[in-house]
Amino acid sequence: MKRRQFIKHTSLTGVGFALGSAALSCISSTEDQLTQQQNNTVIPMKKNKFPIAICTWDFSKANAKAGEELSKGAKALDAAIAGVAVEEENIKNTTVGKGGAPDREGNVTLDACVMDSNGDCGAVLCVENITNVAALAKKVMEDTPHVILAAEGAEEFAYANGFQKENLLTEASKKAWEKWKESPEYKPIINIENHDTIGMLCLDKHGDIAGACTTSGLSYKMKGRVGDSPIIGSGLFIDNEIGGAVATGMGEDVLKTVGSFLIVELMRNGMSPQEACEEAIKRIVTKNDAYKDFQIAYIAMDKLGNVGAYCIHKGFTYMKYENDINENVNVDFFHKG
Ligand code: SD4
Repeated sequence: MKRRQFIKHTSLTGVGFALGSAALSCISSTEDQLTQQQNNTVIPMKKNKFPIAICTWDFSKANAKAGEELSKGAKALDAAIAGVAVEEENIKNTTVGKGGAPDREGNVTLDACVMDSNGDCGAVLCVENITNVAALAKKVMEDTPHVILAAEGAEEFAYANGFQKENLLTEASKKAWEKWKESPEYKPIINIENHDTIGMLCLDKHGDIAGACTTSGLSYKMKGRVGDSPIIGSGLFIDNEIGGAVATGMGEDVLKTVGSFLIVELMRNGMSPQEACEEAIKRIVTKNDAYKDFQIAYIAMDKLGNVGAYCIHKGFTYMKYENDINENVNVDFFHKG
């Protein structure tokens, strides 16, 4: 099928949510029909919309790749890993994979995690010299008895499994780092330079949901620093009965509120993906006045393919691939200035 791809800017306020805030006791799905079971009443839903891929920011090529893989019948996790790999390999993206900004000492260290529909997950933290760290996280999930491998251990495991050693510090990133060192100040800038983690959620043709999150973390972070992105429950969480969520932005504050897990639990308790994302952002801003100086954004999707997103500051967008259309969606925000 020929893919129609266009970028359409829409406001979330115009998007309808099929579930609203109805508390679902159970959601079941087939490829042709969805049913919503509530208080023992089965309500036929409109024909399902699978497959769907969503990802943080305007990574249209990555999201299109995932959407195309889903359309061809790929499983949700395989599509998500293929999608995020586009950005991991994009040397112009300075916050993911090869070309990612280094830490203060010039080391590019990557973090990633994946979570599958069956509840399995894998993660790698602070890995050097490997580009496709989301695929590596999947390997950890599949081929080790562990969930997380860090640093040299993860790197050695990668080589043992056929991953190539690559220099991740590009000339451009090196130059930018050298410039930064002239007056080294560690100051996150909202929506700029250090907020382009790719987190992706995929809902496949079978109605199964899975996700991946991959990043080089905050630019010029301290050596050994790890943020939320590879931490299951913070940067990413999936429950195939309910849906999934991913985060981008200031990892420390996502970690403190276990944001992605929180969103999925709020959806389990009846909130729509939109309501759940808004509540998760509220938990951050009510706890930490410093929110005025940092960005955090969440995207979430439930089992029916309803999508929500919310962020602290203006400027966050996400991609959505559905019915062969890949669109960029503007997201409503908390801090109106
Ligand atoms: C982190 N959440 O390491 C990541 C940063 C991020 O785009 O989203 N960068 O804290």
